Amino acid sequence: MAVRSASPEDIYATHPEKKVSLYFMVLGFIALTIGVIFGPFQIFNYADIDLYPALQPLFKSYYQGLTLHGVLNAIVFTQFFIQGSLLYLQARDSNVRPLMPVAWAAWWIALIGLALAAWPLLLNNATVLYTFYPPLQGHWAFYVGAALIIVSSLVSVFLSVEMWVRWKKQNPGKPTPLVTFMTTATWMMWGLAAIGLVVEAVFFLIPWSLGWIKGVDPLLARSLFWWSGHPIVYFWLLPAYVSWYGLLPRQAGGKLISDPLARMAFLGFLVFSTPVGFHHQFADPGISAFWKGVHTVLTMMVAVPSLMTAFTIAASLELAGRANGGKGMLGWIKALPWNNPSVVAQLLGAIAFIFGGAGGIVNASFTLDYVVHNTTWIPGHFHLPVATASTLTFFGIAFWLIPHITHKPLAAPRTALAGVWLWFVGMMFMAFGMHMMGLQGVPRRAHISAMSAVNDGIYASSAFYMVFNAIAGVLLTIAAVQLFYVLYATLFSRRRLPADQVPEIPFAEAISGPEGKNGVKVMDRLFFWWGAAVVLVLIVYMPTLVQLFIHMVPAPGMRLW
Ligand code: HAS
Ligand code: HEM
Ligand code: CU
Repeated sequence: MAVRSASPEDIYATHPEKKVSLYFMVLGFIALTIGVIFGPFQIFNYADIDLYPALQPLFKSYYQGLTLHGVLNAIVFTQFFIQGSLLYLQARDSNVRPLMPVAWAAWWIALIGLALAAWPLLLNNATVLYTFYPPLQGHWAFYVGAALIIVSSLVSVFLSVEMWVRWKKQNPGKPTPLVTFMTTATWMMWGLAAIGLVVEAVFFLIPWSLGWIKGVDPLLARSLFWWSGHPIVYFWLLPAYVSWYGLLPRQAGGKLISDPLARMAFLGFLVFSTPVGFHHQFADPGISAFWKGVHTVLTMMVAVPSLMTAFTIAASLELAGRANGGKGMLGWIKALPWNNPSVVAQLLGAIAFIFGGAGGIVNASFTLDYVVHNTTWIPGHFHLPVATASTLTFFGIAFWLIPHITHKPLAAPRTALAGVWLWFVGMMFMAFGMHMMGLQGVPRRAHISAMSAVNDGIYASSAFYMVFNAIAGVLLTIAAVQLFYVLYATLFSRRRLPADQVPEIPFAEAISGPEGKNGVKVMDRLFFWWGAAVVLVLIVYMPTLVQLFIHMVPAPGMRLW
């Protein structure tokens, strides 16, 4: 997205990483704009309202839309926004410039990957959903494009770690600045997590779609997918945490309570995010109950750093509210800056995540999962963390970061405020409707509104909850229009802020800092902790993966759409 200005060079001159970060974020938001279009169609489907005939002949089926929705929102938007925002925050926090040609290479790889993957998706040649489970077989360009998108993310891993190592060399003995610590730990976590998808794509999906190998074992493919597919959710969440710990306390008018506690939470994610993937496969055959149990226990472990985060952030917000003059047990909540769309987006995202986390813990409980698996409970669960906590936080970040980078004022702040509230309320309606319908056994990934025409009333017992979904569909449509309007109106605006009104990066101070603490020195050894994560992953995955590799049952590809 070109920034129109008399002298854009001035804006980027001191910090050339601004431009590449902006390009990443804008590309992500473009993907989100297309991906979100299908959301209301899907939620109306679960209100027994079939709007798909209106999409013909542009989009062929419910599943083509659902694939676009999952891939563009959850894989593309998240990753590109994260690549842009974390790169910039780390560069500014540590005052180290990224290797600019490498950063641009990452962007170009991402763009080419997106173009390659989008082409078969839009032509209905890769309607395999965002989990691309074989034996569903898409066009090779989809898998190659997706692989390039992952390669781009690995270039970002390299960029972040390289900047951190350079900072370390320049500042021997000093603790890594907090935001740099958090971003580096996030990228290192993803560096291990991504291996499952890389192996799946390079050794199986790509050669299979090109006809070089005859078949792929579905169970092995699923296991490799979930090696990455669980930690990917923390890859979406941790950048929001970077903002909640590193920036939000200051935006709210206060300070972060404890810097070392934030580091400890991120280390928890670095070590425990990946060895938990079987919690998506409780219902799969061929994996022993013992290892499913181990993954259950480790999943509970990885919920701990989120619980720590809930208390640290709530306490930091309480301090901010009291500093703003809030009194009494709950008066501090009222005293938070509820007129600032960037803050409100993040607060509402965090509140939604309380419910998302509670549902996640139900899913993680081996036996309870059998009740909810593959029902609408699951999309009910994950729209709270990814489509509300992360997405609203990313909008919240964009609301100050885009004006900061481009010097353009946020267009229509009141519309932005209304948009984040409506999104939050809409998502709460949807979460309620979908969770409850799930308990009644309504399947996810099912075009039920088309089915009822032939078999009327098949899910009649869910009629009451469908009303919540219908309301959610209306609210979320309005919210999406408002949020995207604000975003694009800001980007296309010709107005420029005077230098003294350009928002600064709101890096928060900490009440309890890292200085002189031995624990912080131990935590700063990120390569060691990464090594520990690798060992743990090998222990919990290898016995099963080796068996699956030895006993592969390759299935030929199928096109069921
Ligand atoms: Fe999940 C399925 C378990 C977190 C996303 N999850 C999914 C899928 C997605 C997803 C996309 O164990 C579906 C995949 C598919 O298509 O099949 N999930 C968990 C657990 C957690 C969890 C234990 N999930 C997430 C996050 C996601 C995400 C984060 C995206 C970003 N999930 C599962 C399981 C399944 C699953 C099973 C498979 C189910 C099946 O059968 O298929 C935990 O990490 C959650 C811990 C969170 C907490 C909450 C902490 C609260 C905080 C906010 C505090 C609020 C404040 C606000 C401070 C303990 C930090 C104060 C505000 C004021 C105004 C004062
Ligand atoms: C699936 C609605 C935004 C990620 C779904 C489903 C519904 C839905 C009803 C379930 C479909 C089914 O199981 O058949 C909406 C609405 C949105 C929205 C109304 C907002 C207007 C988002 C956002 C993200 C997201 C922002 C991520 C950043 C996903 C994913 C799936 C999904 C990953 C699963 C796809 C699959 O099962 O293959 N969405 N969504 N959604 N949504 Fe959303
Ligand atoms: Cu998971």
